[in-house]
Amino acid sequence: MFSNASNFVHGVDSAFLIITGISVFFLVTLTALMIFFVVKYNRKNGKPAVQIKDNPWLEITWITIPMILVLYMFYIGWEGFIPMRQAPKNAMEVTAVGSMWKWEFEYPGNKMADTLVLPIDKPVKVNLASKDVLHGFFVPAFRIKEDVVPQKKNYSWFIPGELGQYDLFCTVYCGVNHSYMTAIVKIVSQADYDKWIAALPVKKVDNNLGFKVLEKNGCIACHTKDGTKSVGPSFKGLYGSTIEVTTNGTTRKIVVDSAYIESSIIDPNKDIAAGYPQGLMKSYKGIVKESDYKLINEYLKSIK
Ligand SMILES: [Cu+2]
Repeated sequence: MFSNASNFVHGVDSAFLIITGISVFFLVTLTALMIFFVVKYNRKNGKPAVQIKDNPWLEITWITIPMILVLYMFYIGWEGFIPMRQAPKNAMEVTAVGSMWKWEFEYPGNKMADTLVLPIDKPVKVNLASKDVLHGFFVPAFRIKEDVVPQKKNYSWFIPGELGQYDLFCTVYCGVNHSYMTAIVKIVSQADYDKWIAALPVKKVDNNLGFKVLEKNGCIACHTKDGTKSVGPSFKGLYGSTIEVTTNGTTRKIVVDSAYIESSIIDPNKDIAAGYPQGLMKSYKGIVKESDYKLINEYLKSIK
């Protein structure tokens, strides 16, 4: 508790401690009073209970004190939360991209890394993007947690205050390998950061129009273009190949052609490729434009 790992630790921890303290105080006091009264006014002792009616001062007291307490709890939470939504203008920007089931970090200059490396004592704004479903960006040591929502801009920011390695977790149940969706946040000195970022290779940009359509629609998150098996079959070598699919419970062999690609986009659960679960992909009918099918097919032919 109360480390200097980030500028938010102090505020969050104090709010947590105060609220927990108030809760524990009432839990202990009320339980103790309850036990005390059960014993004191036990029927066997022969003391009949008296109904108290119309005691305005008692009522004012039990309305006012809890009201002040809950408003105070709201206030300390609010006061800690507001700065978290006001990233300083001079903050360096990194984009954390969540996809089933990994984190990638995009640095200026089109550089990508799988570890979030940041210089100490510099405010950083982490833009949050999802390629597919809901994810959660959570670094417990920094006391920050934000939702990563597809098609929506969101961000988190903080000032790392201690050198070291911290865990980053996904907090939203995003599929079978959700629990493996972790990453490391490494806080280093400015000099080490400069060295690291300079050595980071620039990501090759694929300007193929068909690939861009696939990228824009989030297909690449589950279907790789290098032959690696992921959530779905890889696109590499797919077009023209003979694959086994299950249609209405029966297994059959088909040749992947334009018609199959289109049908898989519109109704992905009709013919399930062998070895992949049903129901994981949603229909992209109306999302992928008709005019884009040609581009997709051309691209897939090109990476046969
Ligand atoms: Cu996730």
